Amino acid sequence: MGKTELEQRAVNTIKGLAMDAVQKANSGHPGMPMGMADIGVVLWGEFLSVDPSFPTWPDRDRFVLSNGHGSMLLYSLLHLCGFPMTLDDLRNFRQWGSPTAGHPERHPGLGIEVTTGPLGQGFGMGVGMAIAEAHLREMIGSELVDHRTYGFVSDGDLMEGISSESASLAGHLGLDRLVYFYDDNKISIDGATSKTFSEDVAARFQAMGWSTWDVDGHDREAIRQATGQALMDEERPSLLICHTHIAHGAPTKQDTAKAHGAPLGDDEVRATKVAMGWPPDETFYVPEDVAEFFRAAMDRGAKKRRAWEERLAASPAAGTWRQYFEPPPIRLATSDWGEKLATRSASGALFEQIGEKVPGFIGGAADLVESTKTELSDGGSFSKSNRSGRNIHFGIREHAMGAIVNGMAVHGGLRPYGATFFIFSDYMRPAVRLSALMEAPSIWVYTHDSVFLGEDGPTHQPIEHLASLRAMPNLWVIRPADAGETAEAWEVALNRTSGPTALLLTRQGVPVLDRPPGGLALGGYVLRPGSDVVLVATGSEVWVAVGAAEQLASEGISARVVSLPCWELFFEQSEDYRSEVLGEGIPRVSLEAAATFGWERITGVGGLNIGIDRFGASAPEAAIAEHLGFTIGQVTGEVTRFLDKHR
Ligand SMILES: Cc1ncc(C[n+]2csc(CCOP(=O)(O)OP(=O)(O)O)c2C)c(N)n1
Ligand SMILES: [Mg+2]
Repeated sequence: MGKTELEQRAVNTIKGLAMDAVQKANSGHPGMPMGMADIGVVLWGEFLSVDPSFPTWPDRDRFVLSNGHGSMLLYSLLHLCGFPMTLDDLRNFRQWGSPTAGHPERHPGLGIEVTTGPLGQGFGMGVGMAIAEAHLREMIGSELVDHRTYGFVSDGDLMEGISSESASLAGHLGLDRLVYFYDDNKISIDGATSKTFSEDVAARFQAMGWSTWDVDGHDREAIRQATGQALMDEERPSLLICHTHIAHGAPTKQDTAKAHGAPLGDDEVRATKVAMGWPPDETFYVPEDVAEFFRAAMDRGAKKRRAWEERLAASPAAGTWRQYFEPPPIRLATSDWGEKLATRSASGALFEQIGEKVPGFIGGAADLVESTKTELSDGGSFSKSNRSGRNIHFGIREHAMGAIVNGMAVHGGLRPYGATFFIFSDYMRPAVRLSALMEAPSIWVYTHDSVFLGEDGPTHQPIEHLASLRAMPNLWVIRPADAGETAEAWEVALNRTSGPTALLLTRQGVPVLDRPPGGLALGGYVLRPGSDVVLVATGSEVWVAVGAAEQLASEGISARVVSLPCWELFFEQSEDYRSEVLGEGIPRVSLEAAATFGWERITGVGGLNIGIDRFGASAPEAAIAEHLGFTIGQVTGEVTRFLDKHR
């Protein structure tokens, strides 16, 4: 049997598996796997270097399925190539506990690199992976870092704005090892893309500095040639615009939106199998020669992996490699912070130390480097001509920054961060959510964390953002009270490996507190003892709480102050510790310059929550504090009235 014929059988196998799995689950997306099967067979069969016996091999090529609804294509390829993805896993497509979720979640051990589903996120994460590869290759050497990033993207990915942001930066940075295959099938859920999408995609990407190819997405020889040419371009990222047919080969459903996200139906599945010369009564059919075809293809990666391991054992760069890929726990040295300092400035002052101790520390801001104080002064700028740069200038592209940081974080070898004003976390929330879902250790640095940023006004003043980020599972939200807590917050963030951390930092100066060191890692701790009332505060309101406690003391009221910089860490502590800190049977008051939503979890029924349940205002910081009730005198008054009512 010739190669072309065997390849065709490989394509048929994937189409069969995708149709059968969707049919059995009675839900899912058969159209895309059928439409991109030819491309999948060429890419995985001839180009992608991965090793199913060591899926997390650090120098593997990365494959990102940005059109994650076509997950059955990925799962089929993983199964056929011999990754730990069984035929039973395919039979359990979309079922509870199965790794074959509706949209890919992150399972590095199975060969699933990233979570996709929200269209465009994979596109952005692939850009992050390509940045990670380029930087690490420069720092460690191509002997140990030498791979590529491939991705499949769809109409939806290209319509989403995040792909424009990410592509713009990828083209600007000349990420030549990034190769995307665009499933140009002219169909989306609501029908023909002619209703919504008429731009010249090739011209758009060329204008952003990409090479583009027009390819018949079912002509495997053409795909092979274009891929080979794309790999030879050492200047630009590549977009292969593959003209395809959704549900290719289905007699009545090919080229229809119906094939996007619904089972084809038993009759159509049968007719498709008959049309492609496949046994119509077999389900989940994998002929032995096709299995052998993929196993043989995987030998390519396995050989490369073995050679890589031999090089690692002998290479003078192995020590450097370990510094990046196997970093020890981080301890930051303490400093004398003086009397008053914005927490963003304390954070900025730590950068040099972090940069020295953590070689993989890399990142940047969305055009707010100076304001967010996130520059590694000796780090240089990452650019087309300087891959060693550790400061990444994301431009005004928060959406892309979020996805790119995630891509770098899951790539391995790096500890990336992305920075902007807290208010603009809204512009990157989908990526923050995916970092939490993927358990990616991305670090989000958000400064200007409250109304006290002042004159820029309510468009720039976060209100509900704290509550909304706290509601997100697996995200640690840390709002340090002063410089000392800021250093501890960075230590926590840098040592976290199982998920992201958001650091919320002030624009304005806040007093450096007299506090016991180490409390931040517990999420919350007693800053000042007291037995009549407990004032619980975070960030820039902690010193106000301390001031109020002092005034209350002069009125004969013993007020405890609890600093609670991180709810998630606090809720991880024992019940004993928590009730020791918050006290039992003592009235509780919360103080935070943000929406009070959620604070009843801390202060309980009958507690007092001092916050801001309205939009802010454009005015100097002191006026805002006065008008919104955050001066020491006002807080003291409120607490006194609250206690009077309680008595
Ligand atoms: C951000 C986002 N919005 C909406 C969706 C729902 N959705 C899934 S696929 C899709 C579009 C399908 O069209 P296309 O991307 O061309 O995929 P195809 O049908 O060609 O496989 C939409 C709107 C999503 N997954 N993510
Ligand atoms: Mg489409």
